[in-house]
Amino acid sequence: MSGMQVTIVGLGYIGLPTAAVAARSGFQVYGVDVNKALVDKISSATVQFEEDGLEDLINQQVTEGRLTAGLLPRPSDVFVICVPTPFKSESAGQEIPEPDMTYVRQATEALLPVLQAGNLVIIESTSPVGTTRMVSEIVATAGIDGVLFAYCPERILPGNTVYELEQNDRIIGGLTPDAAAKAKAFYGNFVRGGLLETSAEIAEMCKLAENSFRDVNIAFANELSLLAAEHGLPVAEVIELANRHPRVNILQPGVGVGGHCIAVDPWFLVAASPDTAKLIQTARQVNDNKPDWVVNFISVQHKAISAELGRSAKVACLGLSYKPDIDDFRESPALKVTRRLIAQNIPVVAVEPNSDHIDGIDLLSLEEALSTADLFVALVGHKQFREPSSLAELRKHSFIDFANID
Ligand code: SAJ
Repeated sequence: MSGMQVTIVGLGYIGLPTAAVAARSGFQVYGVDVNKALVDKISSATVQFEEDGLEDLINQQVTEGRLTAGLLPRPSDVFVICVPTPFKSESAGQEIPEPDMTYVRQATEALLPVLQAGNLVIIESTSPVGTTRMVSEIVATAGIDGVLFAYCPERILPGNTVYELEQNDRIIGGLTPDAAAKAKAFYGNFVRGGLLETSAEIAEMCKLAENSFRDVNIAFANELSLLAAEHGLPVAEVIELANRHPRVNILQPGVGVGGHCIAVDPWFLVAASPDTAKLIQTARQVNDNKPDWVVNFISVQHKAISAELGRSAKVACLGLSYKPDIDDFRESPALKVTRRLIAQNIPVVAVEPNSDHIDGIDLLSLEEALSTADLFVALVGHKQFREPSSLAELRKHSFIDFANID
């Protein structure tokens, strides 16, 4: 199988690493993206990817001729669709946002001129149940028969991409048993984890269940953090001790849930069944409301410290990305908190070791912040803040730890 031509459609944080890993396993891989600047970077082996080893892996596959890129699909044996599935922009403010399947539809339509009988089309994009069948119907309506379809969701944790791509078990959901068998053979070339065959619909629902499970667990932790605050208790110790029970495993509370997966995907289940998916919907709301609670908590402390100082206290926000030790700011609750504090005319500086510039926010090093700010709020648990020397300095100041670093 390794001599086969593979086309990956969508060269984002899933598609591009998948293309590189598939190329390294021996496939001839062609990546397609609508972003010409990105295609040019890949073609000239000058991709930048802020994750250890990944940039080198991608550029090496290009240099050695196994990975190429372009704007339009070419004939292939296997096509893998890795395009985004965001919310419909017009539904963003609604109570229940709806998935926007435009990119999946457009990617499928772009394949129509080159698809042939015997080809395998795999969807990796997180999608509502029924999407693989919808894609197969677009192809059938175009009069192309004999194409196989599978849904094989990605499960990688940004920050640990290549390891998780290769080592995680992978669900292989075939629209037909033939499709599942062919998809299993494809992933078997570079996935060392188990390859778990099932139907496309079960695979679609599994992916949504996984991210919803994490969201519900984090919502539970976030609700506990509110309850513990009302009792004047440290939530970190409550959770740490509760987790010593052999059948309890509560995740960590934070300033909210961000990123492009956990904060989005559970809505796909809710949008399809709004009257049934009550727990999942409530968890989303609990996590979405956490930044407001954090802002309120900081404002109250800020007022008290300002009264003592006789001037408006300066707040240092530690961490702005959506989670620790990455440079990804999409849907970041820490960024939301920081911007809301600024909007309240509170003097704010921020420390974000993973970025040089963020619009409208005064970025300082931790050392600089320590010499100028009056109140420190840990919003994201970056490794730089967890260092004993940093913690020792922070403890000398007014310090609120929302990121469980201490
Ligand atoms: N978070 C907490 N408390 C925790 C863990 C996380 O508040 O105990 C927050 C993070 O700070 C972040 C958000 O949740 O704001 C999401 O971070 P994450 O590390 O939980 O997940 P993602 O979005 O980076 O990646 C998830 C993963 N899904 C699961 O672990 C079930 C990953 O495996 C998926 O591949 C990815 O979504 C995806 O692409 O769907």
